Amino acid sequence: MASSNFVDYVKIYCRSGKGGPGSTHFHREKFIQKGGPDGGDGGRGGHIILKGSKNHWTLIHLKYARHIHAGDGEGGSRSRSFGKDGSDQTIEVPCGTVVYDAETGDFICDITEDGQEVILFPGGRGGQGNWHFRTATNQTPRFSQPGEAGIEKTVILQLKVLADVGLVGFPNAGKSTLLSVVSAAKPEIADYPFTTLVPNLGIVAYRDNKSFVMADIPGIIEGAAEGRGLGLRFLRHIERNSILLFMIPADSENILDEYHILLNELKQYNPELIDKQRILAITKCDLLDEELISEVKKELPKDIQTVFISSVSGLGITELKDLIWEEVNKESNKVVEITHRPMEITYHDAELEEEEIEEEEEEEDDLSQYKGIGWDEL
Ligand SMILES: Nc1nc2c(ncn2[C@@H]2O[C@H](COP(=O)(O)OP(=O)(O)OP(=O)(O)O)[C@@H](O)[C@H]2O)c(=O)[nH]1
Ligand SMILES: [Mg+2]
Repeated sequence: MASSNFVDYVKIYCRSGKGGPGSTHFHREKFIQKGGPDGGDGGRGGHIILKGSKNHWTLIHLKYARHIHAGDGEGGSRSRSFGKDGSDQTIEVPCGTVVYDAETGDFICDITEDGQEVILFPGGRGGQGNWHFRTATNQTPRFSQPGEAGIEKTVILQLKVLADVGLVGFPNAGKSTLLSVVSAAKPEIADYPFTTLVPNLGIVAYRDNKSFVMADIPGIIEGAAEGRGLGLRFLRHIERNSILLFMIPADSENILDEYHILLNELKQYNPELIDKQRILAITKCDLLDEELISEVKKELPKDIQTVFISSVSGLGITELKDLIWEEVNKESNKVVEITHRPMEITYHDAELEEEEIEEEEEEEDDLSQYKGIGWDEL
């Protein structure tokens, strides 16, 4: 996956700026002997700010930004001059980014809207200059306050894609094919399992210039909760979807079984996923004739709306889009708030990511041996 552009996990060391120290200074002027204290305050340290941006779909732009430091505040000075505030550092992230403490795994905050700004770590306050400390009994304070320290912390940014509908199905169910038919997305499609290794997003155009976002995530298999297949690594991307579209091929051996396996895997990952509105699409219906379809109808789960579709012949696609649109817009299906459970820090993703970066760094190192050698010598 090293070559993938889909980065949904980065670890960054952040440090907000130190506050500048207050100044200890006494007014000096010709003919004024005891001008009194006039040391100004130090400037505030720079904040580390997170800002939601719809221009980003993944965290790839932060993959190599491993240290982000905001500027320190400058010290105060004479004549009660304030020190300059340290420069803030704004990190732009895609909507749907969740921030965790890398040491404890605790949830810190999340960014869901374009333009939303959150001060992740505030800069330290500037110290007060000695001017503030003058009193009736101490008119020459020879001290001032130091600036407050900034905050240093390593955080994990994790992306939970914001889509209206998430596709859930076994490998080869035809998820990517559906996405390619209803949107302009060009996911890879093939008749082997796990063609899709990272989520794909597509915007589905609906009537009257309306649209909704569909997320195709890698296939789920029985035991995914224990890490089989691609595991549940990508299931977090459907946590924020308004509805889930389960997809099961018409030629599946047992539709009911397959449905329950999928449901069970979702439940093991996060029981809240079960509360989401679901629609079932029986895919590849072009493979069956009328008679077989009526056979299939007998063995469908009862508690879910079902549509028969074929991405090849176009059967049922409009009906499916109508149904999705209706469900996505229901007030009761809107995702208001999701609970972000603390992250498990031993999560193998973390190691994976580290290894990936190390590998790439090694590659860079290999090239460095040629540095300084003339082209003729190579
Ligand atoms: N006959 C027929 N074949 C289909 C249809 N939809 C998909 N297929 C075929 O099914 C195979 C798997 O399709 P994909 O869209 O790659 O399946 P997927 O669910 O994305 O699979 P993974 O990415 O591995 O999870 C491909 O060979 C498709 O051509 C359909 O409606 N009819
Ligand atoms: Mg696929």
